[in-house]
Amino acid sequence: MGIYEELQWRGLIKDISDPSLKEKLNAGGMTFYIGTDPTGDSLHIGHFSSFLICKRLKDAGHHPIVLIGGATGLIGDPKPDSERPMITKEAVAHNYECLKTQLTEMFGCEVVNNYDWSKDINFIDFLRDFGKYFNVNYMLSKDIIARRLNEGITYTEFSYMIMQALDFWYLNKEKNVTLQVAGQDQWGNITAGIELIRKKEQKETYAFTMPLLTKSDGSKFGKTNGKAIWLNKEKTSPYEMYQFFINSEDSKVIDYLKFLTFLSKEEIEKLEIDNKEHPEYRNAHKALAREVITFIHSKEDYDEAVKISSALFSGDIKSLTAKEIEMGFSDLPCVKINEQTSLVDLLILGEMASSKREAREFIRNGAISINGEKNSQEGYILSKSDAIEERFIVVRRGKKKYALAEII
Ligand code: 383
Repeated sequence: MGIYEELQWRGLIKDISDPSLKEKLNAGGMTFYIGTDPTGDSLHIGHFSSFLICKRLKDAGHHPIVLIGGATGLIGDPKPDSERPMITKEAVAHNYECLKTQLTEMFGCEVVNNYDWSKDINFIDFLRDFGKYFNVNYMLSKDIIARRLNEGITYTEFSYMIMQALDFWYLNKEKNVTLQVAGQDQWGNITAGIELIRKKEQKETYAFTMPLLTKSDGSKFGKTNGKAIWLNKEKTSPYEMYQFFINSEDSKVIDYLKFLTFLSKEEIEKLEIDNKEHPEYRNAHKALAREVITFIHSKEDYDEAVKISSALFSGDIKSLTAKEIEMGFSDLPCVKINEQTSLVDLLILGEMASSKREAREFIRNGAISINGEKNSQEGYILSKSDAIEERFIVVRRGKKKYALAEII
């Protein structure tokens, strides 16, 4: 199986610019690029799914270049529905540095910044040297622009496609880049570049796009409760990422394994059988979480996420460190209490009981545990010795209701 057939099997090919690209991909030796704009200070899992192509094609003998759009980030790639708010130059510069660190650590590729070659082009030269190659009718017919015409689009965003086309032209000229890869939303921008190079240089360049990952209802993959899954672990902990992947839909987990991991066809086919015969083992989900978290973060982060999950599942809270408690309960509000707070008061503060009477009843009935140990003393007063690392107390009512308190 050549790399082209492998990408196809993984479901990674949406559109290709020319059928001859199949042989070219299988032959190796192309220099290609994929770009992202520094619109935030971290990439998310949607970016990750696209950027993995750097390693796949590199392993198949091609040379990757990653572009971070220090210039395009100042303009804004038109979204299908509305104009983007402008980001300050300082924020773009800051985001650039954050993304550069992230991408270099993950893929170790050469990184280029389109600000370097775009910043000194003057307006008159831009219109003469590039503008002349763009037919406005052609630009208006591009899907993304056409969808914005009712609402309206500014001249700034309308010009975005020319900037991205100019990048492809520049990288082709300076670094012999002959292929651009991206998610399917980028098709218009990429083909504008191919056209520009064809007209200006009479040279042929290539592109393919990858489908966007979706959930079974067709909605975008990569969000949990409306929150994006970030690659920066300060924004999304490895434990949250673990939960996200472990809870993937059974009907989609095999697609995600193909898209997001480097497991082989044989390994994934085995997991597919496993997922059908023994969905309760969740082996496919576990493999997905393991592969992705180990790639983005590390084996240690993955092991820690597993440890937190199983401690929360079995109720063995005491085996966790304070840091692990914070990670495991990051979506619970943390109630700050003093030493000498009564367990009854804590149940009320933690919204586990609506009155002292009710709180005492829960305690008496054995429904309450502190750090995994049942406590049925109605008059119990909490102290630092109850807390993990003298800080955290995890209270559980019944099987599922948790509250987190920190002694200060
Ligand atoms: C800018 C200048 C170039 C080449 C590319 C760009 C960025 C591009 C873009 N990409 C998205 C982004 O920045 O907007 N115009 O968030 C996303 N990508 C990748 C992939 C994806 C796309 O970074 O489909 C998802 O992640 O292509 O939406 O010369």
